[in-house]
This record gives sequence, structure tokens and C-alpha cells, in this order.
Amino acid sequence: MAAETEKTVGIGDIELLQTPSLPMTADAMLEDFTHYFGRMLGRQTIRTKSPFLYQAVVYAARDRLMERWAQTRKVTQVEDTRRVAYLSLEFLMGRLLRNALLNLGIVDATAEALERLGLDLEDVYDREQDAGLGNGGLGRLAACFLDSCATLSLPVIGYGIRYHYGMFHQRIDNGYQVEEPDSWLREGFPWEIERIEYARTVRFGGRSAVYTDANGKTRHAWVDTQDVLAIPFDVPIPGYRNDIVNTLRLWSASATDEFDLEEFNAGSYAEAVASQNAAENITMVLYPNATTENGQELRLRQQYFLASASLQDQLRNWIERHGENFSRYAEKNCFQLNDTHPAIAVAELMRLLIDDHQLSWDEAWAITRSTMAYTNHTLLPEALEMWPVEMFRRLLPRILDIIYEINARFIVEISQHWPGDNDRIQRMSLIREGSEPMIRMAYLAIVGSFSVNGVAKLHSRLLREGLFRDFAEMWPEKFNNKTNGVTQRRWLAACNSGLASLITERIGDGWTTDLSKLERLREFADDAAFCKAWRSVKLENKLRLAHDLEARTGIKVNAGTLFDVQVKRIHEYKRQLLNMLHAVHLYELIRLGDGDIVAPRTIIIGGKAAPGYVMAKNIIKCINNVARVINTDPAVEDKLQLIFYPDYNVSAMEIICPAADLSAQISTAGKEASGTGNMKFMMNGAVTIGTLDGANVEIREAVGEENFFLFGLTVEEIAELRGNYNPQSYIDDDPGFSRVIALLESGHFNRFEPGVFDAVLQAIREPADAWMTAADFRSFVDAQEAAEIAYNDVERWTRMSILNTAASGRFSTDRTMRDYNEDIWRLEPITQSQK
Ligand code: 26Q
Repeated sequence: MAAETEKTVGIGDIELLQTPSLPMTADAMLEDFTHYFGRMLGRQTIRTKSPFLYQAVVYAARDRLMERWAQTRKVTQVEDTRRVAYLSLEFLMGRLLRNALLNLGIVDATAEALERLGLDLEDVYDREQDAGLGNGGLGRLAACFLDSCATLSLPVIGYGIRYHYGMFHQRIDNGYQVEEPDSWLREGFPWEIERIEYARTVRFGGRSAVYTDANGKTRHAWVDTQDVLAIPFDVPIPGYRNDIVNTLRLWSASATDEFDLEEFNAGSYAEAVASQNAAENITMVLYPNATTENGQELRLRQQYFLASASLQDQLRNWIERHGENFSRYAEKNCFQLNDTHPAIAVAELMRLLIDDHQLSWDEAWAITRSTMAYTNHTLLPEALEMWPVEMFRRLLPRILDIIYEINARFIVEISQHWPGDNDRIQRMSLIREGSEPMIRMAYLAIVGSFSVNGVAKLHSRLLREGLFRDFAEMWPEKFNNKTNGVTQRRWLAACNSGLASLITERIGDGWTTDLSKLERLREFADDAAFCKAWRSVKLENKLRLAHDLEARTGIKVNAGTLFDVQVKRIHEYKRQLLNMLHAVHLYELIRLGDGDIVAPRTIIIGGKAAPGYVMAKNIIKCINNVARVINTDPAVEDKLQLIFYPDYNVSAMEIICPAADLSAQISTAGKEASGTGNMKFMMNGAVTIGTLDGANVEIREAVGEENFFLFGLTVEEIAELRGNYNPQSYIDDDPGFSRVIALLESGHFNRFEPGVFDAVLQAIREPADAWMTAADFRSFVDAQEAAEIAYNDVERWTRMSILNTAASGRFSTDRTMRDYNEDIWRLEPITQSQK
């Protein structure tokens, strides 16, 4: 290897970046901004709409990050501390500038520098495109984890994919979702550093060959492969005011230099070069399915590409420091798998250790089984990932060998545990036999890991008792819970500066790194002046959202109404339909002149449907149709509005969650693993209306039942009802419900669009409806009525709102990361002593 003879002199070693030295003042920021704008970007005139103003600000901030980044890297290398690699196909980062300035502590300095030029920092923030490299909860969770790990000084590196196109943009056209590509890299991504020196090769195709080595040992090789180059791009992840900067390393696929010789020799030079496109396709686009739709070959390529490049990168780093001695590898490394998406890493680590580094099977397995840890994010059995064995044979033949071997040895283990229990062997086998044998990725992840966790207490219990029961019986000690969280730096400090200041005024700013301090707000829940200020912040945030809504939809919203919000991916189990039924119900009350509406309400629903999920797209169309009628019917006056929020994403949530009064978390019990939007709303003083599902259970426990609007069947009741569920009886026995269904059937909401509501109505009436929407209708309506009455009592509502924020301390990812660290990772914080 070239590295052996190469001379390396780290810049850190020549004292250039020994300690951060750039001033954090407005003067210095202005000077650096001017330098980048004029000399690097080569511009003279500041046009607020061009990207260059934003880019120059990023470069000025990035210099401050660079110093701290180099230092953090150096300390972790020199101290040889145990580290974690967080492997995830998704990192839903959103915008980075506001967060970076906040964490560096240079918001005011930067704002002042720009003011001197007559510019507004808020406008600069707005020029940044979201890095939308994820679908929803799972991807955003990974991003919150990185922020908290850096803040806790934990040596955690994120590994992901640098998709050329992130989550699609959603346009609403005549009520229908239309997808548009997200070319987020078009104007460049000024945060990333390409690290071509760490490029790795990832292999596909070919065949697995057996040979005898010089010592007469039988060995395996993977030959005749088609190779793809993995090039890392690093993104800095600053901790909150602690001078730590961790790394998110995103891999981009590129063709290797060797082209197809046959084509080349046949004289097709251009074709030979062009065919290299296939390699680059691997990281072209994020798959937009929040659940299911398994089996796409390109998706498997993405998964293996991430796993292989990341593990090779970690092994390279190890070998640089320790040579080919792996005896302490497991002591010093841990890989956290974000769902089964990167679970192929279990087999890939085996392959690398055995084939490339000559370890025995047992040595390699001991390392794998004590370094891999798996987090599950779903209870939907249909969402459990499986891949056809045949696809593996074609794409990853050597990996298939290894999975078969893992399985053979695992089956021996099962038979030792339960002699003669063949049913159990069949149930637990990594291979699901049948006409098309499939590899069960979750089982591979469980067998290959020392820890398996769910993401909320209820979810983790249901995993142990249901989906993974056999495995929990075999290895009870592997299974654990880690309740999700969100970072309060982005989801309170940065996105709700009004509330953040008010809180800090009363209890100090300790909550930014210890969210449990919010408990102290309880004292002020009856303080009239504080309550008044609390309400005025909420109103300001509602005005801001109203403004944003009008800009996006043209609809004027009354900020004096109850803001009832449900934003998340569109999925049947999340029951946006139930929300729509309630809107129709209120509309019906108004039309009948029942005068039942005590608090005028604005219902806001937002979210994207997977492009291939027909029912989800249908639901969007139905909501939009209902919205149009409600919003234009003069009889409604200003008692009710229904708005579909288009193109919901991370930045949208930063405006939405500070403005919500009521947070709708209404999934069918037992279906939502955790939810994390629920936590963002709670932190910002919204009260939840929700089922006993996911983390709602813990939210209610924390805030007290009197400050939470509970409705719906429990997991047990749902299970009991299944099999003899008769949705029609709920409709027939409830005149209000009957009227809602009749109005939807009447064509009132689809005058010239026959059939638009057919599928949705049929789904609700289906005895096999897994989501049991009809069963929960009445209790949802009742809970909504209770919420409305509470809202109308201004003092009572303010108190509930304050108590929700006060009780949200547990839902910080700082707590989540401490839990991971205490039970699974066991990392020492990065020391500052080396500075
Ligand atoms: C599957 C097949 C092919 C392509 C993509 C996918 C795919 C992609 C993303 C499957 C699932 C996801 C994302 C799942 C997800 O976001 N789950 C959510 O995770 C949150 C964090 O733990 C939980 O709070 C939510 O309850 C859970 O739904």
C-alpha cells in the first residue's frame, strides 16, 4: 500500500490549528464575509436573491468550524477512545446555518456584521435549501442524534449517502400531489468537504471463488466484480458551545477508472465512458417510501454501498493506528444500525475480516456480535425488510455465502436451545423458504447484534411480545428500550426564539443543555404576567405561520382561532382520514346551525405520500376537496378552516410547531413506533390529542392525564376487536357519524369529480380495515370537544400549554443519547485536555 511509504504531516502537528484562534466578533465575521464574497466567490454586488450572500456567510462560519473540527479529530485519533459509527440510509438534516451559528455562539455577531451592510440574517437563513436526505421520523431522528452526540462530546460519526436528489418536493395541483425533483446540490452545498483521499472501492456482481492460500488454508475470494468508487463528503456537526465538531460522512458513488475493456477495444470509447453512469446511479436518489415497497435492486445496491464503504473506512482507520491486530477491535468500536436498512453490514463486516484481513470465522463472528447494535423503528409486519435470495446471488454472491453460513450456525444454536422444535427453526431462520426464498434482514440484524432496541416503551414491549418474541425468548438480555427524543437546540432555541427568550428570562438558559430544567416552569403556570407573555409569544408564532400559509396557498388564516395541527408522512395507520372525518363533522354541525362550535378552529394537515402509495395520494386529494368546500362556504363564516400544507419538510416544521395549539397524534394504537413530531409540539407548548400509541403514552405520563386529550382503543382492545370488527355498526349507531358519511357520499365535496371519495369510504367500511378508523370516530370527536372547551377557557389552556413544555424534558435527544451511551455504547466523552 502506498500509505506505508507516504510521509504524513498533519496540519495539527505543525501547530497551525492547535487552538481555535479566529475571533468570534462582528468585525471578524464582516471581514471574512467580505473576503469570501469578493475574493473567493468573485462577486461585487450583493443581490439578496442570489445564493452568494448565503454562501459567503457559510464560509465565514465554516472557518470557525474547521479549527474545532481538526482539533476534535486529532483528540479522538490520539487518545484512541472507543467510538461509535451510526449507520443510516437517511439523515434528514434540514438547514444547517442557523444551527451552526447557534452552537458556535455567533448568532449576534453574525447578525450585527450583516446589519452593517444593511442585511437581515433571517433572509440569509431563508436562502438555504433543506438537506432533505430522509423520508421522515427515522431520518430526522438520526440528525437530532448527531446534534446531541456532539453536544455531549461523544465520539460518534454518522455514515450516510450523499443522494443527488433528496426527498421530492410536493406540489398540489387540483388537490392532487405532484412530485418534483429536489436538486438540492444545484447551487453547491458549501458545508461539505470532499475527502477524495479516503475513497474506497465497493464491489458488485461477479462470483464467489474458493482457493488455497500459501499456508494451505482454504480461502474465499470475490472475483470478476463490477467495482464502484465510494467518495466521502464530510459535513461538520458542531456541539453546543463546547468546541466539539463531529462528522457526518456521506458517500457518493463514482465510476472507477477502469472502463469496460471490451467496449473500449471495440472502438466505442464514448460508450465505454458513458456506461460508467450505472455506477453513479447508486447515489442518485433517495427512495421516498416511508414504509414497505421492498425489493428494488437499486435500493439493495445503496444499502450495500453504504455498509461496505463505511466499514472499510472504519477498518482503514483502525489499521492506520493498530496495524492488522484486531484483538482489541470490539473493545474500541460499535456500529449502530438505524433500522434494517444498513443491516447487511453484519455480513459485510464478516467478509472484510475473513477475506481481506484473514481472521477465522470464530474471531470475526466474535467481533461482529460484540460491535453491532440494531434499532427497530416499526411494528408493521409488512414493513419488515426482505430481499430475494436470487437477487443476492446475482448482486452479492459472496455476501450470500456468508449469510448462509451465519444461518447454518444459528440453526444449530436454536436446536441446542429447543431440541426438536422444527417450527421454531422455520420461524426464526434468516431465510424464509417458499417459491421465492427471501432473506429476513431484521433477523440477520438481531442474530448479528449484541443489542436490539425499540424507540418507545410501548413499542419495545410489543417487539418483545410480538414481532421478535422467539428472539426475545432466546436472548432476553439483548432487548432494550430507548425512547426517542428531539434536539431542543433546533426545536425550541432556534425555531422559537420568542418562547426561548421568555423561558430563559425566568429560569435561565440551562435548559439548552439540560432540558429537565424546564420543570421549573411549573412555578409560573399560574403567574398572570408570565401567562400573558406566553400567550403573546404563541400569537406571534401563529401570525408567522398564517403568513407562511397565505404565501403557500393563497388562503388567509385567522390567527385568533385554535390551531389544530397534524403534520407527518401520509399513511393509513396515521389516520389523516380520521382527522378529515372530524373536519366534516364540524362542518356539518355548522351547516345544521347546531351552534356547537365554541372555539373557531383552523385544522392544518400536511405531509407527503410515497409516490407509489395510491391510497395515501387519494387521502391527500380527499382532504383538499373537503378543504375547498369548507373554506369557500359562506355558512362557515370564520368558524372553521381546513388547510392542506403543501411540501411539508423540516424547515416547514420549524414554523409550524411553535404555532400549534393542539397536536394531533391519532394513529391506531400499536402502529406508530414512537413519533417524534409529538415531542416537538409538546416542547413548544402544544397540547396533544392522541391515542395510547408510541411515545404518546410517555408524553401523557409525563404531563399528567389532565393535560392530554386521550381517545381511542388501546392495543389490547384493537387486538380483541380484530376478526369481528363491524365498521358499519359504528356508523349506523351514531347519527353524527352517519351524517358525515352521507355528506361525503352525496357528492357535496366532489361535484364534478365522481368517485373521488369511493376508495376512502370503502376502506373505512371494510371489516378488514386494519386501522379501525370507524371504531375511534366517536371518542375522537368527544376528545376534540373537550379540547375545544378547554381552549375556550384561556387561563386553563395557557396553564396546560405551559405544563406541556415544562414536562417535555425527557424528550430531549440529550437524554436519549445518554441512555444509548450508558446501556449500549459505553463511550467516554472526548476530552478537551489535548487542546
Ligand atoms: C423501505 C423500503 C424501500 C425503501 C425505503 C424504505 C423505508 C424508508 C424509510 C422504510 C422506512 C423508512 C422510515 C421509517 C420511519 O421513519 N419510521 C419512523 O421512525 C421514527 C423514529 O424512530 C418513529 O418515531 C416513527 O414512529 C416511525 O414511523
